Amino acid sequence: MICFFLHRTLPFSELVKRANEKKHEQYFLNAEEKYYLRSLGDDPRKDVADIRSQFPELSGDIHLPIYCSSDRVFSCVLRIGSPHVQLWTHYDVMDNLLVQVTGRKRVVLFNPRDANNLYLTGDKSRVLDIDSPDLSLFPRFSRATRHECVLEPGDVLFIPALWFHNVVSVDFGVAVNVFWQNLDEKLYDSRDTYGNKDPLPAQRAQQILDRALKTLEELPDEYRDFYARRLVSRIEEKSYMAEPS
Ligand SMILES: O=C(O)CCC(=O)C(=O)O
Repeated sequence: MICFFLHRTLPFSELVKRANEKKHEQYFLNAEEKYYLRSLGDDPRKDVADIRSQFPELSGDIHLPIYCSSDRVFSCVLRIGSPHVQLWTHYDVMDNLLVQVTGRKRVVLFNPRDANNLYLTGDKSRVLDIDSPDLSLFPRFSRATRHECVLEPGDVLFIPALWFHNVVSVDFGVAVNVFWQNLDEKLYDSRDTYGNKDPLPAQRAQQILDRALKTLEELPDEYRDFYARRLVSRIEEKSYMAEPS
Protein backbone atom coordinates (compact mmCIF):
# COMPACT_ATOMS: atom_id res chain seq x y z
CA MET A 1 0.00 0.00 0.00
CA ILE A 2 1.31 3.47 -0.90
CA CYS A 3 0.86 5.73 2.07
CA PHE A 4 2.93 8.77 1.37
CA PHE A 5 2.61 11.75 -0.91
CA LEU A 6 4.55 14.73 -2.25
CA HIS A 7 3.23 18.14 -3.19
CA ARG A 8 4.27 19.13 -6.71
CA THR A 9 3.15 21.77 -9.22
CA LEU A 10 2.11 20.84 -12.78
CA PRO A 11 0.26 22.64 -15.57
CA PHE A 12 -3.43 21.74 -15.26
CA SER A 13 -3.56 19.88 -18.61
CA GLU A 14 -0.51 17.81 -17.65
CA LEU A 15 -2.11 16.85 -14.34
CA VAL A 16 -5.30 15.72 -16.12
CA LYS A 17 -3.24 13.76 -18.66
CA ARG A 18 -1.13 12.00 -16.02
CA ALA A 19 -4.09 11.29 -13.73
CA ASN A 20 -5.67 9.48 -16.71
CA GLU A 21 -2.57 7.36 -17.53
CA LYS A 22 -1.65 3.99 -16.09
CA LYS A 23 2.05 4.41 -16.86
CA HIS A 24 3.73 7.77 -17.27
CA GLU A 25 6.57 8.73 -19.56
CA GLN A 26 7.26 11.71 -17.36
CA TYR A 27 6.93 11.37 -13.61
CA PHE A 28 8.34 12.50 -10.25
CA LEU A 29 9.03 9.20 -8.45
CA ASN A 30 7.91 6.27 -10.54
CA ALA A 31 6.11 5.50 -13.76
CA GLU A 32 2.99 4.23 -11.96
CA GLU A 33 2.60 7.06 -9.47
CA LYS A 34 -0.87 8.47 -8.89
CA TYR A 35 -2.03 12.06 -8.94
CA TYR A 36 -4.50 14.01 -6.82
CA LEU A 37 -5.58 17.63 -7.05
CA ARG A 38 -7.43 19.28 -4.18
CA SER A 39 -7.92 22.91 -5.19
CA LEU A 40 -6.82 25.60 -2.76
CA GLY A 41 -7.44 29.32 -2.31
CA ASP A 42 -5.34 31.92 -4.15
CA ASP A 43 -3.11 32.21 -1.08
CA PRO A 44 -3.58 28.78 0.56
CA ARG A 45 -2.50 30.10 3.97
CA LYS A 46 -5.21 32.75 4.02
CA ASP A 47 -7.78 32.02 1.33
CA VAL A 48 -10.35 29.31 1.06
CA ALA A 49 -10.85 27.25 -2.13
CA ASP A 50 -13.66 28.46 -4.33
CA ILE A 51 -13.85 26.96 -7.81
CA ARG A 52 -15.81 29.98 -8.92
CA SER A 53 -12.77 32.22 -8.44
CA GLN A 54 -9.91 29.76 -9.11
CA PHE A 55 -11.56 28.22 -12.19
CA PRO A 56 -13.83 31.05 -13.47
CA GLU A 57 -14.52 29.12 -16.72
CA LEU A 58 -16.34 26.53 -14.58
CA SER A 59 -18.31 28.97 -12.45
CA GLY A 60 -21.37 28.80 -14.73
CA ASP A 61 -21.54 25.04 -14.04
CA ILE A 62 -21.68 25.45 -10.27
CA HIS A 63 -25.21 25.74 -8.92
CA LEU A 64 -25.46 25.58 -5.16
CA PRO A 65 -28.47 23.70 -3.84
CA ILE A 66 -31.23 26.00 -2.57
CA TYR A 67 -31.19 24.46 0.92
CA CYS A 68 -27.54 25.45 1.31
CA SER A 69 -27.85 29.19 1.92
CA SER A 70 -25.07 30.93 0.04
CA ASP A 71 -23.96 33.10 2.98
CA ARG A 72 -23.08 29.92 4.93
CA VAL A 73 -21.02 28.37 2.12
CA PHE A 74 -17.43 28.08 3.25
CA SER A 75 -15.63 26.55 0.29
CA CYS A 76 -16.19 24.94 -3.06
CA VAL A 77 -13.37 22.53 -3.86
CA LEU A 78 -12.37 20.85 -7.13
CA ARG A 79 -10.91 17.35 -6.77
CA ILE A 80 -9.31 15.38 -9.60
CA GLY A 81 -7.57 12.07 -9.09
CA SER A 82 -6.10 8.94 -10.63
CA PRO A 83 -7.82 5.58 -10.20
CA HIS A 84 -7.10 3.85 -6.86
CA VAL A 85 -6.02 6.96 -4.97
CA GLN A 86 -7.13 6.55 -1.38
CA LEU A 87 -7.68 9.36 1.10
CA TRP A 88 -7.12 8.34 4.72
CA THR A 89 -10.05 8.28 7.12
CA HIS A 90 -10.62 11.77 8.49
CA TYR A 91 -13.35 14.13 9.64
CA ASP A 92 -14.13 17.71 8.71
CA VAL A 93 -15.87 20.16 10.99
CA MET A 94 -18.46 21.45 8.53
CA ASP A 95 -21.33 19.82 6.68
CA ASN A 96 -20.27 18.79 3.20
CA LEU A 97 -21.83 17.78 -0.10
CA LEU A 98 -19.55 15.61 -2.21
CA VAL A 99 -20.63 15.81 -5.84
CA GLN A 100 -19.20 13.14 -8.12
CA VAL A 101 -18.91 14.53 -11.65
CA THR A 102 -17.07 11.73 -13.49
CA GLY A 103 -15.72 8.34 -12.44
CA ARG A 104 -16.76 6.09 -9.57
CA LYS A 105 -15.57 6.41 -6.00
CA ARG A 106 -16.03 4.23 -2.92
CA VAL A 107 -16.78 6.12 0.27
CA VAL A 108 -16.69 4.47 3.70
CA LEU A 109 -18.21 6.47 6.54
CA PHE A 110 -17.95 5.99 10.29
CA ASN A 111 -20.23 7.61 12.86
CA PRO A 112 -18.54 10.23 15.11
CA ARG A 113 -19.43 7.93 18.02
CA ASP A 114 -16.81 5.52 16.67
CA ALA A 115 -14.03 8.09 17.24
CA ASN A 116 -12.54 6.03 20.02
CA ASN A 117 -12.31 2.96 17.78
CA LEU A 118 -10.45 4.75 15.00
CA TYR A 119 -7.12 5.59 16.70
CA LEU A 120 -7.06 9.28 15.84
CA THR A 121 -4.15 11.63 15.54
CA GLY A 122 -5.73 15.04 15.07
CA ASP A 123 -8.45 14.72 12.44
CA LYS A 124 -7.01 11.51 10.90
CA SER A 125 -7.25 7.83 11.74
CA ARG A 126 -3.97 5.94 12.08
CA VAL A 127 -5.69 2.86 10.63
CA LEU A 128 -4.60 3.30 7.02
CA ASP A 129 -5.70 -0.04 5.63
CA ILE A 130 -9.38 -0.11 6.55
CA ASP A 131 -10.05 -3.24 4.45
CA SER A 132 -7.45 -5.38 6.11
CA PRO A 133 -6.50 -3.59 9.32
CA ASP A 134 -3.75 -4.86 11.61
CA LEU A 135 -5.96 -5.77 14.58
CA SER A 136 -2.97 -6.54 16.76
CA LEU A 137 -2.08 -2.83 16.53
CA PHE A 138 -5.67 -1.51 16.33
CA PRO A 139 -7.91 -4.02 18.16
CA ARG A 140 -10.80 -1.60 18.78
CA PHE A 141 -11.11 -0.94 15.03
CA SER A 142 -13.14 -4.17 14.74
CA ARG A 143 -15.87 -2.46 16.83
CA ALA A 144 -16.27 0.44 14.38
CA THR A 145 -19.32 0.16 12.10
CA ARG A 146 -18.66 1.02 8.49
CA HIS A 147 -21.27 2.55 6.21
CA GLU A 148 -20.27 2.13 2.60
CA CYS A 149 -21.41 3.33 -0.81
CA VAL A 150 -20.04 3.71 -4.34
CA LEU A 151 -20.68 7.09 -5.93
CA GLU A 152 -21.45 7.07 -9.64
CA PRO A 153 -21.16 10.14 -11.89
CA GLY A 154 -23.97 12.50 -10.96
CA ASP A 155 -24.33 11.21 -7.40
CA VAL A 156 -24.17 13.59 -4.46
CA LEU A 157 -23.27 12.40 -0.97
CA PHE A 158 -24.07 14.41 2.14
CA ILE A 159 -21.22 13.98 4.63
CA PRO A 160 -22.30 15.57 7.91
CA ALA A 161 -19.69 17.42 9.99
CA LEU A 162 -17.63 15.07 12.21
CA TRP A 163 -18.55 11.95 10.24
CA PHE A 164 -15.35 10.12 9.36
CA HIS A 165 -14.86 9.31 5.70
CA ASN A 166 -12.36 7.27 3.74
CA VAL A 167 -12.45 7.73 -0.01
CA VAL A 168 -10.94 5.54 -2.73
CA SER A 169 -11.45 6.27 -6.39
CA VAL A 170 -12.32 3.37 -8.68
CA ASP A 171 -11.71 5.32 -11.91
CA PHE A 172 -10.11 8.58 -12.95
CA GLY A 173 -12.48 11.04 -11.31
CA VAL A 174 -13.56 14.62 -11.06
CA ALA A 175 -15.55 15.76 -8.05
CA VAL A 176 -16.63 18.99 -6.44
CA ASN A 177 -17.38 19.44 -2.83
CA VAL A 178 -19.11 22.20 -0.97
CA PHE A 179 -18.54 22.78 2.73
CA TRP A 180 -20.85 25.05 4.64
CA GLN A 181 -20.91 26.37 8.18
CA ASN A 182 -23.72 24.64 9.99
CA LEU A 183 -22.80 26.16 13.38
CA ASP A 184 -22.74 29.79 14.45
CA GLU A 185 -19.92 31.50 12.54
CA LYS A 186 -18.15 32.65 15.69
CA LEU A 187 -17.58 29.04 16.82
CA TYR A 188 -15.24 28.39 13.89
CA ASP A 189 -11.52 29.12 13.78
CA SER A 190 -11.09 32.09 11.44
CA ARG A 191 -7.62 30.75 10.43
CA ASP A 192 -9.15 27.58 9.01
CA THR A 193 -8.79 27.40 5.22
CA TYR A 194 -9.61 23.68 4.84
CA GLY A 195 -12.72 23.28 7.01
CA ASN A 196 -10.97 20.84 9.32
CA LYS A 197 -9.83 22.87 12.34
CA ASP A 198 -11.81 21.99 15.44
CA PRO A 199 -14.37 24.59 16.59
CA LEU A 200 -12.90 27.09 19.06
CA PRO A 201 -14.58 25.71 22.22
CA ALA A 202 -13.30 22.21 21.33
CA GLN A 203 -9.77 23.60 20.84
CA ARG A 204 -9.95 25.35 24.21
CA ALA A 205 -11.25 22.20 25.93
CA GLN A 206 -8.31 20.23 24.48
CA GLN A 207 -5.82 22.85 25.71
CA ILE A 208 -7.38 22.70 29.19
CA LEU A 209 -7.10 18.91 29.15
CA ASP A 210 -3.43 19.15 28.11
CA ARG A 211 -2.85 21.44 31.10
CA ALA A 212 -4.76 19.07 33.42
CA LEU A 213 -2.62 16.11 32.27
CA LYS A 214 0.56 18.17 32.69
CA THR A 215 -0.56 19.13 36.21
CA LEU A 216 -1.09 15.47 37.13
CA GLU A 217 2.56 14.84 36.25
CA GLU A 218 3.42 16.46 39.60
CA LEU A 219 2.04 13.34 41.30
CA PRO A 220 3.65 9.91 41.64
CA ASP A 221 2.48 7.36 39.02
CA GLU A 222 -0.02 5.57 41.25
CA TYR A 223 -1.81 8.83 42.13
CA ARG A 224 -1.61 10.15 38.61
CA ASP A 225 -3.23 6.97 37.32
CA PHE A 226 -5.99 7.17 39.94
CA TYR A 227 -6.87 10.83 39.26
CA ALA A 228 -6.59 10.42 35.50
CA ARG A 229 -9.12 7.56 35.69
CA ARG A 230 -11.43 9.78 37.75
CA LEU A 231 -11.25 12.44 35.04
CA VAL A 232 -12.08 9.83 32.39
CA SER A 233 -15.12 8.63 34.34
CA ARG A 234 -16.38 12.20 34.82
CA ILE A 235 -16.25 12.67 31.08
CA GLU A 236 -17.85 9.28 30.42
CA GLU A 237 -20.68 10.03 32.86
CA LYS A 238 -21.64 13.10 30.84
CA SER A 239 -24.04 11.89 28.24
CA TYR A 240 -24.68 14.65 25.73
CA MET A 241 -26.70 12.58 23.32
CA ALA A 242 -28.87 9.54 23.91
CA GLU A 243 -27.28 6.30 22.68
CA PRO A 244 -29.11 4.92 19.63
CA SER A 245 -31.32 1.97 20.52
O1 LIG B 1 -13.64 12.88 -3.01
C1 LIG B 1 -12.51 12.92 -2.54
O2 LIG B 1 -11.51 12.68 -3.22
C2 LIG B 1 -12.31 13.31 -1.11
C3 LIG B 1 -13.55 13.86 -0.50
C4 LIG B 1 -13.33 14.39 0.89
O3 LIG B 1 -12.43 14.03 1.61
C5 LIG B 1 -14.25 15.39 1.37
O4 LIG B 1 -15.22 15.72 0.67
O5 LIG B 1 -14.02 15.90 2.51
